[in-house]
Amino acid sequence: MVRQDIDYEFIGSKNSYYSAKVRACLQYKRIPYSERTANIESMMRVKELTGDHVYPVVVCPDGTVLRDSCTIVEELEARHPTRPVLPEDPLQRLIATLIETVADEFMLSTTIGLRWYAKDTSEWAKDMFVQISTERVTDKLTRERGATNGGRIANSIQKRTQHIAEKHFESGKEATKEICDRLDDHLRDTPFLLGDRPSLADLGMMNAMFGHLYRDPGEVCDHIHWKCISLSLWIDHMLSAAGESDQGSLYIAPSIKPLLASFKLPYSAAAEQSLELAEAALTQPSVGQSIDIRPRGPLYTGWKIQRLMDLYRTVQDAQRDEADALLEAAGFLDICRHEADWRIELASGVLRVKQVTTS
Ligand SMILES: N[C@@H](CCC(=O)N[C@@H](CS)C(=O)NCC(=O)O)C(=O)O
Repeated sequence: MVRQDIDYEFIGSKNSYYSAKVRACLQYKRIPYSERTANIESMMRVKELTGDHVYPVVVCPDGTVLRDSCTIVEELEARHPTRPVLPEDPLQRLIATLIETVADEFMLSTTIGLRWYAKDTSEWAKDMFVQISTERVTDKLTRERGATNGGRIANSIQKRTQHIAEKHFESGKEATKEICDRLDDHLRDTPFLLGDRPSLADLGMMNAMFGHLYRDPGEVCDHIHWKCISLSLWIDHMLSAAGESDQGSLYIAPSIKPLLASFKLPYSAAAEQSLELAEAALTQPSVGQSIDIRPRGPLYTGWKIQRLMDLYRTVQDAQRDEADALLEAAGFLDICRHEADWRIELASGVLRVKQVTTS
């Protein structure tokens, strides 16, 4: 029984990639929630609740602590099935999950590059981390600690991601503008990614669009604001999605295929490589092994890809050709057809390798 008298507590921040998906989900489902900005106090609470410093985190009115944005959305859908976000149609569900996966796992590298590579944006990002770490903290000493901590985290992210940032700065910038243009074309005639109302596809794409690209100053932000007015309006709609209607149907408009095609060049090979890395990490001793879901790791990405492989197998014969054409355009058909001899499960924030067949 879901209690309606206590707010869900959502710990996230406006500049955080994965918080955007969760916020849009809470909004569209009209779930009562309070957002706690990820300042030093909230981060201490996250550590207490989960043993780690990774957010977004949602605390349900019954005390259940949810983490990992994919799990959070699925759990919120189970608890609040009205205003659904997970498409029932197998092909729509596959395409929605593909868009979520591309945004979560692959567009991230570019957004990291855009934020942390150039001197001006990385200086801005460091200032922002300090601000967020101290935002709404009233105790003087805690504020000071927050400022130090914010700066330290920013420096560590910059250091940790420098090689990704460098690699993805120029090529990633152009590929991302192309994706924004295709989104803009699509959203000019179709209200949401899969038709008349929001779905998982919109929630997933909000991560890349709101968390980083639309807010971080720079060339792609300018491109969206100047050139992609429909996309900008969609971001605004998804931010306050509680006000959006749940009427109308979900469908795959013709303009989705060019959008998917814009994923192929930058992300298809990267996804294939992620699958190879996941398989290389899946050795016999890892069967039954529990791995905490630190967000970036081959097994975590392997789990994300496994969801696509599973969903591909749920597509009925009547939709198979359409599914294949869309996946081929996106460069994800071979990945979805891959026959894996392993399973990775994610439960209570922990990944577990279930099965590896030895040859
Ligand atoms: N797979 C996780 C990723 C969460 C994640 O990477 N969160 C970032 C903030 S947007 C974080 O907490 N990073 C801190 C760290 O990695 O130490 C999800 O979908 O929620």
